[in-house]
Amino acid sequence: MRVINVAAAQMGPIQRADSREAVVARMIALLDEAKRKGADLIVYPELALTTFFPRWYMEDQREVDAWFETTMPNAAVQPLFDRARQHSIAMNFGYAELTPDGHHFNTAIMTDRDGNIVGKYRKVHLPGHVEYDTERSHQHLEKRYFEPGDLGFPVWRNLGGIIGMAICNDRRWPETYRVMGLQGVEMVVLGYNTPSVNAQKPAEGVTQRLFHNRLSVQAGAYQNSCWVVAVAKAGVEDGHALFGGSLIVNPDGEIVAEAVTEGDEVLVVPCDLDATRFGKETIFDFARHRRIEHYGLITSRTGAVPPE
Ligand code: CDT
Repeated sequence: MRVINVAAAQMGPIQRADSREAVVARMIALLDEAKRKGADLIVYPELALTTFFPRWYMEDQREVDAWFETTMPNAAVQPLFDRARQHSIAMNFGYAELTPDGHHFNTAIMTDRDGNIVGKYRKVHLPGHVEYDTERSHQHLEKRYFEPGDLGFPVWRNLGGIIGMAICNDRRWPETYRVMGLQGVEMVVLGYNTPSVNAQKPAEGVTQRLFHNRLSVQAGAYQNSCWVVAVAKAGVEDGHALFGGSLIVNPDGEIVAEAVTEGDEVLVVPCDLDATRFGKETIFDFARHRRIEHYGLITSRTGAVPPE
């Protein structure tokens, strides 16, 4: 057995006025709880340090940039790194990254158990739109504020297994998991902020949205025989509801833990990475069963083109 005790650290809402310092204090409380529950690795949500600011339409770039981190760790986040090192817990969390040469990414990092950053991922599948959309019940302006990630879907071996990262909307795309599956991934960790209502289809509420969340994560885990740890930021942020439903899914695609609140909540599960082997050596033994000669359209065509 090769067990990683993983903590899914769901976070409740962060209001627009909340400071980074206040949020980091909450993250440290979750880290302490994860330590008491025996965690080796803690996974926090997408854009964990702030409210989900892409719901707000902004034209002033200085106002936009105030939501971004130019260094990591920085003074506000350093206490989290210090406590993680003290507890010997590896971390994954998301934040808005502004690079020295002016690029904006929706980013997640992985630290090792000594608090060193050992991996970085930048969100590839950005949902939403660029301009203010009067047809929507709320705005989702990720395409306005971020560039698509430029790092692909790497995996890392530093933490005792083969681990990869994704962010929110990435979990709905089979390509996300498969590119990592082709590198032997044993665990995918991801955070999300998902509105409880579909802005373009108000009848689609939280029950159906949670169904899609489970469906996407469970399919990714099963079809690539890996663990998936998916962690929400949830609850009502300045009047805008995000669903919870953080979950840990095993390599058979079964849910082994699921959050029951829309607040700060920690789930800890011992994940045996050797449990990924059966699926990888049988039905999803890619080397024996994949037929790449028929998959060319996946990388040569972006949108669907029906036949004439
Ligand atoms: N943050 C994020 O990626 N949220 C999306 C909402 C999609 S609706 C524009 C998600 O896939 O959950």
